[in-house]
Amino acid sequence: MKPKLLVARPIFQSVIESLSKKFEVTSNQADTPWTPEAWQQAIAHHDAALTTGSDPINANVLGAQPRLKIAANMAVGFNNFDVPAMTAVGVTATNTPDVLTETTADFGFALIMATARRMAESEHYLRAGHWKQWRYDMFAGAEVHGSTLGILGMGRIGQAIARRGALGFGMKVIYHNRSKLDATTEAECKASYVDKETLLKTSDHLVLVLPYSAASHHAIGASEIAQMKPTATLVNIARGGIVDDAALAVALKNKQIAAAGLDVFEGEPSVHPDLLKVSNVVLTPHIASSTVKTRLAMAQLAADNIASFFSNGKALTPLNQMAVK
Ligand code: 8YV
Repeated sequence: MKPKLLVARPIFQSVIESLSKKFEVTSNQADTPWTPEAWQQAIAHHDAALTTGSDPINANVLGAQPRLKIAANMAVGFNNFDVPAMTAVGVTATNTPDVLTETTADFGFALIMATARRMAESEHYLRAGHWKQWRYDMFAGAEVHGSTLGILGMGRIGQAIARRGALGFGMKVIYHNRSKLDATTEAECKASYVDKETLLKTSDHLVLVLPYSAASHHAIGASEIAQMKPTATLVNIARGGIVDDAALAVALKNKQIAAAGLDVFEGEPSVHPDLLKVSNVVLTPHIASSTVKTRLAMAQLAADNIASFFSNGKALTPLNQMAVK
């Protein structure tokens, strides 16, 4: 009998077809929203699950003796997983590192550029028919090349953004992270370690690329924003909840900082209503990894994790080390 695999959200048909050779696949290709009860029931009846960042796997969903053996997240972030709870009941957890690093860094840089150069704001102005004549100071933004790029969270994606800033745009790159990088990696990224206060005070453009956890909840709130330059921009491509969106909306309205670019939001897909009212923010719907090639690579890696686990007991990119049940 083939193991039963639940695919929680729509993914590429080609990946479903290849999985169907080895698994009895139940796939939510219709994208029917899960109620908590339906989700719990579905997990209870499957051996494996291919999840996305919005599908929770925790003690409550799993129960004491789950049938589930592996949950493979189609995301590098895994704050939807309670990994210790999964480990406690013998469920392997995997994510999709590396395959999205450069694509996500490209998007981070796109948001830095769009935010600093006021691309969304000026486009809305043009579309609304307000453009009647050229003006010397029309949508004058902040310089990107040669400015100071600050990075909070210096994992793979942070490092890829640092390389773009330093090598492509001649930026001075500073970063803050739980741990300082080794000297070789720092030299390769041309990035210098600073404390968080220095990062906030000196960055012209601050980009957030740290994982979400209880410790990083509201890492950027009113008091952090107050330390930033009034000309600075803030970009969040990490996770909602790292920025206090309500405090950011107030700061943007009062021009405490120049502008922000946000791909992730607290409680997404809801967006704080006050963010929708301010013009100096570029808003995108959590698409930093969204190129066809990268999303396919993410889906394939999640599928390969499950296939490898069932064929030889070893997931390819595990988040915990489990004995096979
Ligand atoms: C995902 C992401 O597309 O990988 C991540 O952590 O944030 C995005 O690339 C999203 O989480 C859906 O799974």
